[in-house]
Amino acid sequence: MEPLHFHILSFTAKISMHAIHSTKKSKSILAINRQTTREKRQRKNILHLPLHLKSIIFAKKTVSMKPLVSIIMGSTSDLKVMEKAALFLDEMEIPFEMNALSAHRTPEAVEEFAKSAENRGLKVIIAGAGMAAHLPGVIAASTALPVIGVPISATLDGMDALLSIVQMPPGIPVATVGINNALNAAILAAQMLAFKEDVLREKLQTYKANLKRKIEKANTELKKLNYRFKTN
Ligand code: AIR
Repeated sequence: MEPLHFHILSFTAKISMHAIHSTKKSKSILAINRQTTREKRQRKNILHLPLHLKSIIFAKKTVSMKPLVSIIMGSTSDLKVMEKAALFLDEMEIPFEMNALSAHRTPEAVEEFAKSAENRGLKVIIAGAGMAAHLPGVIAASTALPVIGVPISATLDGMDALLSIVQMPPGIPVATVGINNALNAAILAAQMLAFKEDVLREKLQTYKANLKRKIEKANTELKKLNYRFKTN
C-alpha cells in the first residue's frame, strides 16, 4: 500500500519555540508560539518565495507537534489556493498537516485517512479539490470530524467543484466555503477550535477587529473623494 500521509511541505505541523498553554480549568491543546514582532516581519518578507524555499526557512529551529487541522488537496495543482489556509493557520499558530489525496486516484488512501483522523488527534479537516470534487464528501462519509470543503476553480470557473462539494445528501454535511476561498476555510477551522481555546479566541477577535479597521480606513479615504452630486 502506498504511504498514506504524503507530506508536501516540511513546515507543516511544525512551529518554532512553543509551549503548551494551560489554564487552571483546562489544559490547552494548542501550542503557543512566542513570535517576536521581528520574527513576524521576517516571515511576511519571505511569503513571496517559492514554496520549497519557504519550507526550508520555516523549518529552521522547529519542533514537531501533533496537528489539530488537516489540510487535504486533490492534487498539488491545488496548492496555490490551499496555501492560503496554511498561511492563516501559521499566523494563528495552529499546528496542521498538509497532504495530497485524491478521491478518484487514491480512494483507499482517502478512506484510511478519514477513518484514522480522529484517533490521530485531528479536530477539523479542510479538503480542497477541483472539477468533480468528491474529496471533502468522501472524507465526511468516513469521519464524524467537521469537514470544510474548498471548491477549487480548475474548470467551469469552479462551479463544477462548488456544486460537487455543497450538494451533499442529507446526513453527510460538508461546510462549504466560496470558490478558491481557502482562507475562509482556515478561519472557520480556527473558530471551531477557538470554542475551547481562550487564547485562540482572542487572536480571532483581534483578526476581526483589524478587518473592521480596514473598512473604517476605507471610509475615511472615500470621504476625501469629491463628486458633484456626492453628499458625504
Ligand atoms: N481532482 C483530483 N482527483 C480528483 C479530483 N477531482 C482534482 C484536483 C484538481 C483537478 O482535479 O483537486 O483540482 C486537476 O488535477 P491535476 O492533478 O490534473 O492538476
